[in-house]
Amino acid sequence: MRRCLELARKGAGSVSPNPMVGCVIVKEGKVIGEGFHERFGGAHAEVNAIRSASESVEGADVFVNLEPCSFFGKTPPCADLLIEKKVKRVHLCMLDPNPRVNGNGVRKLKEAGIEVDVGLLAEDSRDLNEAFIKHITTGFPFVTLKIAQSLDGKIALNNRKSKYITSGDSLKRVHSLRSEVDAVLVGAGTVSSDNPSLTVRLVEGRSPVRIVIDGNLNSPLESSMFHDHESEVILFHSVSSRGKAGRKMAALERQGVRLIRLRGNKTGKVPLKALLKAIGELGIASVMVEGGGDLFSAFIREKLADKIELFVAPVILGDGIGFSDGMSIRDLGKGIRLNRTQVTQLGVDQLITAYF
Ligand code: AOF
Ligand code: ZN
Repeated sequence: MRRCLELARKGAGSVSPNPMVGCVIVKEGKVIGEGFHERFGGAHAEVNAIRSASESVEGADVFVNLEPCSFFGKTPPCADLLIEKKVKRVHLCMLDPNPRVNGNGVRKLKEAGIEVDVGLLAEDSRDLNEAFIKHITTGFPFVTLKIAQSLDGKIALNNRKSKYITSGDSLKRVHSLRSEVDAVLVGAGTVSSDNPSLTVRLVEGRSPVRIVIDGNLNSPLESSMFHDHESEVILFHSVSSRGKAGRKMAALERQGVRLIRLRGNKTGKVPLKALLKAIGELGIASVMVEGGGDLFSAFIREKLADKIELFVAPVILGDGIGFSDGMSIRDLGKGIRLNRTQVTQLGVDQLITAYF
């Protein structure tokens, strides 16, 4: 099953909003076939593993990290295929949370007389597919806050300068995180102050969709992101397309930027919950928020973040901007406690991962 999860992971960045799934077929103690779901819309893991088998899979043990599907989607049901191929036993990490499957695959297999064992490495498989699980069950994308800060908790100086607080190893990790999420998200303030490209350059992999949340259409037209054509750019705003704003919109659209209007609140800001719902509806299952501070604070305050990836550099910056400046807590007991913390050394920096 460890090998199966290893195979599944190879689909990172290519299969979303589908899950990452691997499959290993074992007969008489020997691996006779393996495969994984390689791209969205493509063959499922079970199909690829069966295709690769060096001999008949009849009577074999099949290891797959997700319950075999039971419906005709872009591909036919894997449960039917396993039944047709007369495998003996199927070992799963977890049921498929997709309501169209959720237990139906297992039921089909059992009814056909195939033994099914569920629960091996369940936690690892849930971690691996955390984005898929949230998206398929709630319609909302899995939200990670990616924050780079100084040892004294500052993400930028008072003059908003923040490039670069952390060192090369952290930056490389950020690029690798970007290559695995469906989209990265920034506020208009960050586009103006950092002119970030938000692409993947330091590691192999594709650049994610870039989303800008810009209620009043303040991002400068000349920002590199709007001109590099490295990956899709979607800008959410809340202004009408009359007059000057209309001309800016037309210019952005000429650059290939996709504009989506959502009803703003009193100050013209795009409400985050509606934003996430719209993002989920676009088939985007994971979003990494990369700034700025107002956006981080708002996501935490509105309880819309799932995970934090906090890069801490051994530098002291004095007064400046913290990622939670936009919220205040008066009672120590009301502090927002995170769980499942993990610390990784990245060169001179440390990466703290934790869940809300
Ligand atoms: C499996 N094996 O490798 C994967 C599964 O549109 P389709 O046909 O690709 O179906 C997508 C759904 O199938 C997806 O939402 C999830 O429930 C399941 N994914 N199932 O048996 C696989 N990737
Ligand atoms: Zn399937």
